[in-house]
Amino acid sequence: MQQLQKDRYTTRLNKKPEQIDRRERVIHAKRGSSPPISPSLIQDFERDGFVVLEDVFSPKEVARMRGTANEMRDYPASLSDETVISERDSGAVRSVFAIHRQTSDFDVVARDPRLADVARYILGDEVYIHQSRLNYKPAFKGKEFYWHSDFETWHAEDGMPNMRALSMSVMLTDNHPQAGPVMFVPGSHETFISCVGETPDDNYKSSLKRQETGIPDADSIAQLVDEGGIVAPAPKAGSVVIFDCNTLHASNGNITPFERMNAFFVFNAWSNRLEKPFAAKSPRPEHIAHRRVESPLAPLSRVTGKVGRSSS
Ligand code: 6CS
Ligand code: FE
Repeated sequence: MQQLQKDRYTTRLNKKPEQIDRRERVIHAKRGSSPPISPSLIQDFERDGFVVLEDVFSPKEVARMRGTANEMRDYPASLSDETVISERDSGAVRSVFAIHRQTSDFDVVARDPRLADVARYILGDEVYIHQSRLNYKPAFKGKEFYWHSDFETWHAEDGMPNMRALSMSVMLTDNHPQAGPVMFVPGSHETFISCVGETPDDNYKSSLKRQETGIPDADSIAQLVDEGGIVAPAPKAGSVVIFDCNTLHASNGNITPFERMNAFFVFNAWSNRLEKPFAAKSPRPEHIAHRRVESPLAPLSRVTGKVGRSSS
């Protein structure tokens, strides 16, 4: 495995935290291409680092996805063991990874033009799925996700060279403001916070339950929050929240009776495929960071719902 590109975002290698200005554009769209969604939503994403698309999927489509998600949680024996992450204390299912590889329902969602075409436009390239997962935030027991930049982890532990990736979170339940919705810091995507603390071996075995390495320092978080505030969208089921790979985000625990279930698809630009980890001895396993991808994501033709051409 090689490191072809220079490390432009050193992290976990220095003794002191540091803030590095983002080097890439946020919107990589090719000149003259028009967005598949309203330009004002693209502007919001560019300014804030996230945007909410309301009512993307119909109640019928959401019900189907939620049925599949419930089945995966209730009968995890049908899934590969290592993809099922439980909560650190209660044992309740916290996440399931590689959902587009384990179920055709979520494979079709990942290829849906309502998601993939928006990713191709924003990333200005063919795309593939770097990671997919279902995050269950079970009623009463859902634990928090502390403040972090996804890119910091994907750069340090997965070898993602540049900031040319984004997450799409499909709401499978109504997100109630009190049930631990994802909180974003608007504008934080423009600053890379270099974290202190080397990556332990097999870090992913604990970090997916509670991240303790690659955590930004409190002063940097406070400064970015001071500049941009904290916004916690709590959209209805069927909505999609798109956020840039470097937008600072977190979510509180869920002690309400309302479960919060989101399906996440991380689209990476084909030109930004993974290299050797920039700050870890060995790469994370395939089910968390996809390396074995022969070709870009095949479009799903809207009419037939079939995959356009064979691709992984
Ligand atoms: O480590 C990761 O890749 C995952 N962890 C978090 C907290 N967000 C991004 C991603 O799913
Ligand atoms: Fe995250």
